[in-house]
Amino acid sequence: MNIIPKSVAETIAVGLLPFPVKSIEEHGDGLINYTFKVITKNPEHPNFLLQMINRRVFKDVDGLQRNIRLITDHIRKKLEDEGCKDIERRVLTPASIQCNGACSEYYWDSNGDYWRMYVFIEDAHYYDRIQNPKMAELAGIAFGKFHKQLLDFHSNEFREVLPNFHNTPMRIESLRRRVAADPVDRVKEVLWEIDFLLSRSEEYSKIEEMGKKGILPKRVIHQDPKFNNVLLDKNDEVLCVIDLDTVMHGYVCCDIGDAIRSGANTGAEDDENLDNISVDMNVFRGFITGYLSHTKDFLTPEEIDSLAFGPRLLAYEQAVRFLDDYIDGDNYYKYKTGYPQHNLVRARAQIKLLQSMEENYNEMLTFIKSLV
Ligand code: GN1
Ligand code: MG
Repeated sequence: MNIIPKSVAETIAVGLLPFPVKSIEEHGDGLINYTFKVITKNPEHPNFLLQMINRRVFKDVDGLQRNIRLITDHIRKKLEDEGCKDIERRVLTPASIQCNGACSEYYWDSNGDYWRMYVFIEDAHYYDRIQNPKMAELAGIAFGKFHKQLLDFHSNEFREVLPNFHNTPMRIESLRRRVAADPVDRVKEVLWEIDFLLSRSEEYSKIEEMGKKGILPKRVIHQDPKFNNVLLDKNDEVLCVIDLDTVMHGYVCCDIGDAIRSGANTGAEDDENLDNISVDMNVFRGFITGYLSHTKDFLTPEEIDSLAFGPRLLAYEQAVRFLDDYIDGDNYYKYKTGYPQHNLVRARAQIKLLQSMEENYNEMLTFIKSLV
């Protein structure tokens, strides 16, 4: 993916907002979309979060924006019913933008890129990694509440904007096809990684099979529950869950798995030093404790049994996805300029994390059993 200059975002922001713009800065480090903070001149006007959505990934723009509107409206209603006092900090607010004299949810620019805005939530921050078990518990509570808030969400207008997003067998199939095509002659560099992942393909297809057989239900889940998608206030208390682009139907173990994969890694997602990488079991325990405190009343016994497998599954799937993109010549994930190995480094780091999770799997299972 190419880098979008700040000046482009600034022109877009000035054109779309009804308020004068003071400045604009890059914000966050998502691997898919581009995000900027727009600071308005008048302190009485809110600041905004401006995003250029990756149209190679999100093709159904109407569906995506409608989903976000439906989900945030649903959560806002729940918060109102609870008598919540600071609702605008507890759920994202999509901003209507000025487009050709009318109000719209998004804007297509002349390059065919599309942009949207949220009202910026001030005095909030996030971390890439969960800092300690207490914070892990808060993160677990945040996603537990999120699942609970969406239990009774039903809408005929809701779309699966990225069908099969966490369908691991389909991710494996994509890797197999990529290896066979070898479009940029990189397969020879990654034979060990391909073998490591494909030799486990059957084991890591079993959650999808349980779903197909009706053993695991599908619920509305986040599907990208990284810790950096949890906003915290200045006291590190959870405000809300953000980045709602991938909210779709899926298995709860996928959300738990991705939260642990991204939040409980003792190293970075793109750590070159594999010795840094392992699963932090204290963070795992904290997260699960928080999560189950809000969900064990409605999860089925099969879902609870599947939770411990989630972290392995998502580390596996993420390794497959990074490796697939590396073999493809880096068309999906953003990577650092001048760092053509970035996706390979990421894939290797996920494999190391997966090995650590496989080693700790029995302990994860036992811990979850002790809570229910
Ligand atoms: C992408 O852009 P970001 O960080 O929110 C990806 C996730 C991956 C993640 C890996 C739509 O999320 O699925 O887990 O990178 N999102 C999409 O860091 O593919
Ligand atoms: Mg995301």
